Amino acid sequence: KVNPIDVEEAIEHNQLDIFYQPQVNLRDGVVTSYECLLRWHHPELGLLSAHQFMLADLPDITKLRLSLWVLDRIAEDAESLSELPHFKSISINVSASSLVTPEYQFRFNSLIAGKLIAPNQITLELIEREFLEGNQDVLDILVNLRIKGVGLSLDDFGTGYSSLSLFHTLPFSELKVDKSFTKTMLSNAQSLNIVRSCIDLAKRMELKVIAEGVESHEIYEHLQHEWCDSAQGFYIAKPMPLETLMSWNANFN
Ligand code: G
Ligand code: G
Ligand code: MN
Ligand code: NA
Repeated sequence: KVNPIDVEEAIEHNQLDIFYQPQVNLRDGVVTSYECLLRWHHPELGLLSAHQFMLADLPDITKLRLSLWVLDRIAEDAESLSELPHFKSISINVSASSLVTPEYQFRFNSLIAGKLIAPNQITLELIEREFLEGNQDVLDILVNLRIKGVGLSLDDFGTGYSSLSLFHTLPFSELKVDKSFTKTMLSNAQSLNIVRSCIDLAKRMELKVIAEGVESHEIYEHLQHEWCDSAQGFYIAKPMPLETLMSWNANFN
C-alpha cells in the first residue's frame, strides 16, 4: 500500500507521467480521442499504474495534488496532442472530491483559457459511486462545464451502486461501459445482454457510448455490429507515453 507522503515526493521528484490510451471511432476506425492515465515511475517498484496508488483511500488532498499535476501536464502536452491527425479530444479521470475544489476549477479554467486546448476537446471521466450523496455543488459545477462544452463521461458504468436516476440529475454526455462486461461479452450471455442494454440506454438518452476493455478483434467487430460508438482497449492499443503515441498514431491513422 502506498503512503500519501510518497505520492507527494513523487510529484516533487518528477516521477509522475501520463500515458495516453487511444479511443477508436467504430464507424470509420479512426482514432480521435485519448484517455489520460496517471503513471508513476517508482524508483524501487518500477512503473506503477494508477490503480496501484490512485486508490480510494488516498486522502482527498493528495488526490487533489495529483489531479492538479495532471492538468499542468496536459497543458504541456496539449500542443503535441492537437497536432495528432484527426485529434478530437482527451479524457481526464477526476474524482468528484477534486473537481469541486476552487483550486481544481481555477486550474481547469486556466487550461482552457490558455487556448492550447478548447473546452470541447476535453471530456472529464467521473465514476458513479462518488455521486451517491446527490451533492448540489457537484451538480452546479457539472452543468457549468457542460455549458462551456466540456464532455462528461460516466466511467465504469454498471459497476458502482448504479442508479439510473443519475442520468436525470447530472448532465452526462457519454456513457463508458465497464471493462468487466466488455471483456466477457462473448463468453457470457449476461455480459452481452448488459453491454447491449448499456448501448441501448445511451442511444435513448442521446449519449455517446464507448466500450472499454476491448481485447480482441471478435469483440471489436461485435461492438460495431451492436452500433457502439467507440472502443478502447488492448486490442487497439495499450496506454503509452506521448512520444510513443506520436509514432503509433502515424502508423495507425
Ligand atoms: O491506468 P489504470 O488501469 O491503473 O487505472 C486504474 C484506475 O485509476 C482507473 O479507474 C482510472 O480511472 C484511475 N485513474 C487513472 N488516472 C487517473 C487520474 O489521473 N486521476 C484519477 N482520479 N483517477 C485516475
Ligand atoms: O477505470 P478506468 O476505466 O479509468 O480504467 C482504465 C484502465 O483500464 C487503464 O488504466 C488501462 O490500463 C486499463 N485498460 C485499458 N484497456 C484495457 C483492456 O483492454 N483490458 C484490461 N484488462 N484493462 C484495460
Ligand atoms: Mn477512465
Ligand atoms: Na472505466
